[in-house]
Amino acid sequence: PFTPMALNLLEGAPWSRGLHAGRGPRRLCIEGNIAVGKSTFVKLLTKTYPEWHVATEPVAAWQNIQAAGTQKDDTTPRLGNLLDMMYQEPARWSYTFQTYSFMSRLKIQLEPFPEKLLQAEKPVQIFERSVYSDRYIFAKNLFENGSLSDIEWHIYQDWHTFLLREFASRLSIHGFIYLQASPQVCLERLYQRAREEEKGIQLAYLEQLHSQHEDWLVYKKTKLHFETLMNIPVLVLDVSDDFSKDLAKQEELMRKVNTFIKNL
Ligand code: UDP
Ligand code: D5M
Ligand code: MG
Repeated sequence: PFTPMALNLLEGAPWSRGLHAGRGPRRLCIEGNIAVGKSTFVKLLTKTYPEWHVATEPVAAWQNIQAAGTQKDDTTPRLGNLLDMMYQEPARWSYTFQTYSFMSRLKIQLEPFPEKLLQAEKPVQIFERSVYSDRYIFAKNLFENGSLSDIEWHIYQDWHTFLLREFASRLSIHGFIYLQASPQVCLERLYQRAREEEKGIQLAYLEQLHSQHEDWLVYKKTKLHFETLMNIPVLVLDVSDDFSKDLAKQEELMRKVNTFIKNL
């Protein structure tokens, strides 16, 4: 259950005045283009800071939509792979995808704090992407490239604004970590990962998503609809050089994250 105490902790009290040893949890989102290395980065964070709580992107749920109310086992009816459907027929499935990815991210961001987190001296919670990248990266881009119609985009924005305002007090975010690399680097990593559904993704699509990230998180050109979102600090980390096996690079990245979070 979501206790009032957990609620207080969410409301952005500075660490020095929080409830647990004077510190409230810091909540951060990792943002970045497809295949830039978010999941790899999140794994590195988990290894470096095992006491932090990390929520990965629920891609597997999008790849295998299961009938509601059923137990998840081998006999569960599989309704389809929504990620694949969206890439195969964007005009037909992009809106549906947005409703589902948003709901799954919202549920994750609303989950009560894990017990272990509340007891940590400096509790930190990390989310792989957010209800904000859903809108200001993907949905916006799908509208601009014609995969969402005027009406779908209008309806999407209407419920997105409404729901996030209703849940505002439980969704506060203290920082974004933007993993940055060129679209070319992302395409190489995308091929290397070889996720079946993503085989048709072209460089042009990654270029569009790259611009959306830069506009929102670097140039601050994207029009936002939530007052609090405008002042959230952004740490930009250049991950063009492969960090997956480079210990010195990993150490440097972790040091930057640590400094960033300490000052939030
Ligand atoms: N990867 C890599 N070097 C890096 C970061 C990632 O080779 O510095 C690889 C990683 O092993 C995977 C692919 O790039 O095969 C995509 O990474 P990930 O799934 O972490 O990306 P995400 O889509 O989560 O951002
Ligand atoms: O992102 C996982 C995959 O899901 C990747 O193919 C992008 C896609 N994705 C994630 N969120 C959205 C939204 N909101 N719309 C459309 N497509 C989306 P990865 O970067 O591999 O972790
Ligand atoms: Mg990932």
